[in-house]
Parts: sequence; C-alpha cells; structure tokens
Amino acid sequence: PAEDEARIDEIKRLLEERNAVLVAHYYTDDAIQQLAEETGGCVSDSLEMARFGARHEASTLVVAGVRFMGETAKILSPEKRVLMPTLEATCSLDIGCPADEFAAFCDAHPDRTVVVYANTSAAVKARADWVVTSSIAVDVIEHLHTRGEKILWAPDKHLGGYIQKKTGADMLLWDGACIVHEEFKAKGVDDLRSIYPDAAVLVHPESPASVVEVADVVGSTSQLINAARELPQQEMIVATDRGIFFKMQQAVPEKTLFEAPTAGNGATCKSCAHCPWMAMNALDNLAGALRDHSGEIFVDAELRRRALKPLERMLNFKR
Ligand code: CIZ
Ligand code: SF4
Repeated sequence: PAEDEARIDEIKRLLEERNAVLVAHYYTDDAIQQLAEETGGCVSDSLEMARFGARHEASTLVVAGVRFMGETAKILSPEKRVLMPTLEATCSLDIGCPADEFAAFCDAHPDRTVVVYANTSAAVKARADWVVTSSIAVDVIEHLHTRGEKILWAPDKHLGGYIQKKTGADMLLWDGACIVHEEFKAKGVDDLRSIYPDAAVLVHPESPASVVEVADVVGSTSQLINAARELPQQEMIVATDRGIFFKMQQAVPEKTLFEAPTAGNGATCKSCAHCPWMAMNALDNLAGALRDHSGEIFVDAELRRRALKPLERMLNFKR
C-alpha cells in the first residue's frame, strides 16, 4: 500500500539522518525484515543481532524484536543509543522469571553454575554465570558438564530438558515456557506428515519434548534455516514462529514450507505460531522511534556491569 511506501521512505531517510542501523529478529513482520536487509542492517537470531549491533559503527541501533534484545544491545554497546519500536514487546520467558524469585532460587542452590537463556531481563542476566542463546546453548552446557559442573538453568524448561537429554548434564530447571512454541503438537505434525510423507520436520527446542521427538532436525532459528538449505527433502514442516518463513523461503526458493500445526488436528493455523510481542513491531512505531527517540532503552550502570560478564562469556565462547 502507498501508506507503507511512504513510511518505508521516511524510515530510510531517518536511518541515514540519525546515523542508525536496523537490527531485526527473524520473527518480526516481513516488511521490517525486508527493510533491515535493504538498508544494510541485519535480520538474524538474538546471538547474531547482539554481535552485529556491537560491531556496527552506527551511533544508534534500532532493535526490532522484543525487550531483552534491546537491553542486550545496550549492555554490549552502552555508548550507542538503542531504540525499539515499542517498549511493550516482552516475552513470556522473561515475564515468567522475575529477578527476585530467580535470585532466591539461585541462593537456594549455591553449588550450581547459573546458566540463563538470553530471553531474560538484565537483572536476571546479572545474577547468572553464563548467558546463552539457543544456537550456542548445547555447546556451552556440554563444556560445563565436561568440567564437572552442575547447572541451574532458566527459564525455558523445554529447551533445558532438551539440552539435559542431549548432554547428560545435571540440570535443575526453572519452570518457564514460550507461549508460541509450547503450542506445537506432535499429533498435528504426525498428521501433516501422513499427507506429506517425504517432508522433513524442523523443530525449535523451545517446543515440547513430544514435538522434538518427531523432528528430523532440532535447532535454533539460524540452524533451522541452514538445515532447510542442506537437507535433501523438497518439503519442510517447520515448528517455530512463522516469521522465519521470510528468510527460510529466501534460502530455499524451490522448496515448499509448511507451518507445523498448533491445533493437533492436522490443520495449519495461520495466526497461532506467531509471537504477539514480536508482532507489536510495525512500520509506524519504528518510524516514530526514529523520529522522536521514543522507545529508548536504558540500563542501570551497575546492573549493566554485572550483566555484561555472562554475556561476554557467551560471545567469547569457542567450541
Ligand atoms: O524464540 C525466541 O525468541 C528466539 C528463538 C530467540 C533467539 O534466540 O533468536
Ligand atoms: Fe519469547 Fe516465545 Fe516470543 Fe520468542 S517467540 S520472544 S521466546 S514469547
């Protein structure tokens, strides 16, 4: 629509005027991902978003994603201005892991190394020994397990359970979940596979164990896109936020991608597997953030100092 065109032009102009770069997550709307690509920004998972933002020379980062991604960007680049289209975009994992309750949980288990998923507040990160994203989580836990460390893991119990199974590490799990991935159903995937028996099943490990069990490939968003490229199958059933189809289809234009069912009856659901908070990022509020610097992220200096340590461990981690 012409309205969108005008917004897009305005955003492009403002990005230049403000010496800003757009860093977008795979789960944001297609229009935002496309804009990030066209303007020399990046579209990626939270690990690469963090790396890209920290490396980039722009003085302002516009982070289209959810709150913890903006906070992470600010923690890594305190000298940069970090803007988000909306500060309301949170995450069920972040909400389900309040800093005070989490600190009490850690205090009760002082013998454990505290590893938290990136989808947490700065205050929770500040209490952790390690921060990990799903693309690096298995490798980090494997490393800690090899050193004989016992783990306290938060907040995603499905991802934690998956890593535990995969590495054999001793992991105590916080009881949190992603409201998007938790809705995928193994029965729905099976039913869809009975219609497309040659399809590969690609699953993000925030999904329930029963869905992970029927997967051909389990991995983070970037890993699933790579798998779509590398697998011989021409059809893919994908269990993660449907925002991923923008980049995945670009990577494999000749392949057919299906959303994994969330309803359990084999019917694909057009609106279920999409994060309501990611969906709050739109062209309008993105333009607004650049125009008047609304949605600016600030992180308390002392909190930042403490949260930076476990984040840097992650960024410096080599397998
Ligand atoms: O589910 C999320 O929010 C993901 C996959 C975040 C990330 O690590 O990119
Ligand atoms: Fe959080 Fe799930 Fe949304 Fe990701 S998709 S931001 S884990 S609620």
